[in-house]
Amino acid sequence: MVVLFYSDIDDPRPWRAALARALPELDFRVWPDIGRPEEIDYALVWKPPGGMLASLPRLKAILSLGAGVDHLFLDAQLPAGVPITRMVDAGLAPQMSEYAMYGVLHFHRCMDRYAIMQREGLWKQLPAIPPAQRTIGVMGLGVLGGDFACKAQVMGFHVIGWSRRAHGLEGVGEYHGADGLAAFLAATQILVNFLPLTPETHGILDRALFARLPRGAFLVNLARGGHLVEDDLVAALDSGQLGGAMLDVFVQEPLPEGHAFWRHPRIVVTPHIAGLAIAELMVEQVVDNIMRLERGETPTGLVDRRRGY
Ligand code: NDP
Ligand code: OXD
Repeated sequence: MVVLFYSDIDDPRPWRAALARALPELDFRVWPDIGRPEEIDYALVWKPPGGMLASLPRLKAILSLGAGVDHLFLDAQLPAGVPITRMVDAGLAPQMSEYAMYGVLHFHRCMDRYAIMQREGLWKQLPAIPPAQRTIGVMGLGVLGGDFACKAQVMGFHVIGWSRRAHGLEGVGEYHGADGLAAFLAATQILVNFLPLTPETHGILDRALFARLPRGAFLVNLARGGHLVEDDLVAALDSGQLGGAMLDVFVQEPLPEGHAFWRHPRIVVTPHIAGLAIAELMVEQVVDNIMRLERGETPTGLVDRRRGY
């Protein structure tokens, strides 16, 4: 069995070591040293160059190195009919929930304002808001958003969520579809985005959406940069419609030098680190999926190409 590895950010060495431990008979090849393309059975990839996957004539499956698969659909030559899998938690959920909670607490506990006050040498206590009086709105109640919604609820926050179908998460008020969006937004004080990037969700965080939030609401975006209309965010922050934003993902990554977000006083920027791929935690799911596919069974995290996630 031959697995081809490609990533523009992940180090192949821990993957080689972890896969060799789990499946010693596996032949692990790292792009561009792929040998004969017709020998490749599986492609384990993050942001593969356009046409790379189409050049592998006997590919049995495409295994995304992340939870998101939007990076694959950018490829105009993405082979049709080849199953695509994504990471289902595989060590991402705890990291993503930590990041989201950090963002929520940053705004809930006024750390954005205390940072400014420290620079000014100002000692002043701002009023405290009990968590039960703070409504966190979670967009996307899947594997990662659902994990965070439950943890935030346990922390005592009032948590509501928006998705397509009902999830029945205990203590989480659920809203669904286009019909539920306006009511969800009207109640949300800190909006946390966990949606996949699809044609339906592209640009969803725009001027119209911000206008439906209560004035002074906050945004934490750890899903994808393509969800956000960047100029609309700056306008909403500058007008006071939004109070602040913590952003982990961007339309262009790395965030270009000189981009307005770098120095905006109400934006916190992190370099796409909310959920990092840890080979040791992901390898079990990759191996299990390869074995399932070899047996003709349905793999975990099989992507619905029609929905785009
Ligand atoms: P899931 O597929 O498990 O969950 C997606 C959720 O979004 C589901 O609840 C789904 O609804 C909802 N959803 C999708 N489309 C719509 C829509 N049009 N309207 C309303 N709800 C919608 O994905 P994960 O939780 O595993 O991952 C979420 C995303 O997090 C990834 O796609 C990726 O972009 C991002 N991510 C970012 C990382 C980082 O480091 N910054 C790391 C890991 C992931 P339903 O339940 O009804 O299907
Ligand atoms: C992912 C990511 O989708 O790291 O897993 O963004």
